[in-house]
Amino acid sequence: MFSRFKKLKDSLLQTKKSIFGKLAPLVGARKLDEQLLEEIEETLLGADIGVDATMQTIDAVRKKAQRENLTQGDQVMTLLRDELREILTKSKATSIWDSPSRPIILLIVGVNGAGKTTTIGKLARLYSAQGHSVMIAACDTFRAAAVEQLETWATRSGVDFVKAGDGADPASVAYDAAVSATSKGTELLLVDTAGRLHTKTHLMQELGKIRRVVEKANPQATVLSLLVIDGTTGQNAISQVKVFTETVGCDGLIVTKLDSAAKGGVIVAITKELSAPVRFVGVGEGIDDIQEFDPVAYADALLE
Ligand SMILES: Nc1nc2c(ncn2[C@@H]2O[C@H](COP(=O)(O)OP(=O)(O)OP(=O)(O)O)[C@@H](O)[C@H]2O)c(=O)[nH]1
Ligand SMILES: [Mg+2]
Repeated sequence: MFSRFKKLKDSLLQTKKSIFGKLAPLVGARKLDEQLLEEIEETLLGADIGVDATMQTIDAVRKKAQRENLTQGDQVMTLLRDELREILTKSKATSIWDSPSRPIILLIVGVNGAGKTTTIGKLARLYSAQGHSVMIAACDTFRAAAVEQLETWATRSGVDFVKAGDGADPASVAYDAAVSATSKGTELLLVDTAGRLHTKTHLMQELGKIRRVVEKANPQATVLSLLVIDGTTGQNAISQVKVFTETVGCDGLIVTKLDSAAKGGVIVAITKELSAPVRFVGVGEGIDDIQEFDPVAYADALLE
């Protein structure tokens, strides 16, 4: 548990260096007054936690400080942490395993290069190591290299792998994989999809089709569409979530590259403005560098 938290904390170093790390010295020997609150507000806005979350946080800190007669700047850090925890836990995800019906089919979607294929490799490893039966379907039929990349990940984790030839219809690969996973009694099917810009309507519709055929292949399956967001993206993440939600649904988010993001605060903005819960975070390029998202640990890691 300790090393998981340390890994999360280390992965947020860039974010802390650029923004959150400025808070402690800012509030340090100061008096807690409106001037200080304004400066904290500016800092939070710069951290990409979004306008709504910033306003809510500052208001809450102001009220609590008045109620509890707090006058020292450094007392603010605990209030900030509590408020971030509060925002982040509101949309806390349940485990993907909570739904009783099998297989659980995760459609992994997102814009180009967000980290979908890598995340699938990591998830396959995470859950096969826990003793679950896992299958990967390579439905990125645009890039031959993508299929090879995924096959390497699958081999490393010793999980089943379904692929089709170049240029095959991704929906039919997904359908075949759903049928195969059902007949084999596989618990978890991970479907890799090609990256696409959320502004390309026809490509977005293709995702909708993949979801429909998978649901048709096994109406009893639990189908979840998980949107992979590159943690270095900043506020553009918000519009990605909106458009992907409209076309393929969004049952949760996976925020990758926290380790190279200077704006890891975007998770707060996403949680505050949209109802989609963050389910996993990517904290590095290695196969073990994925964690189920823990909102409290994340808030603490940002402000500690
Ligand atoms: N540092 C870091 N790099 C990551 C993480 N997740 C993915 N990457 C890197 O991001 C790059 C793109 O990853 P892919 O998994 O190929 O992304 P993708 O979404 O499948 O890309 P397309 O299929 O082309 O849309 C690779 O260099 C990965 O190693 C992460 O959590 N941290
Ligand atoms: Mg890929």
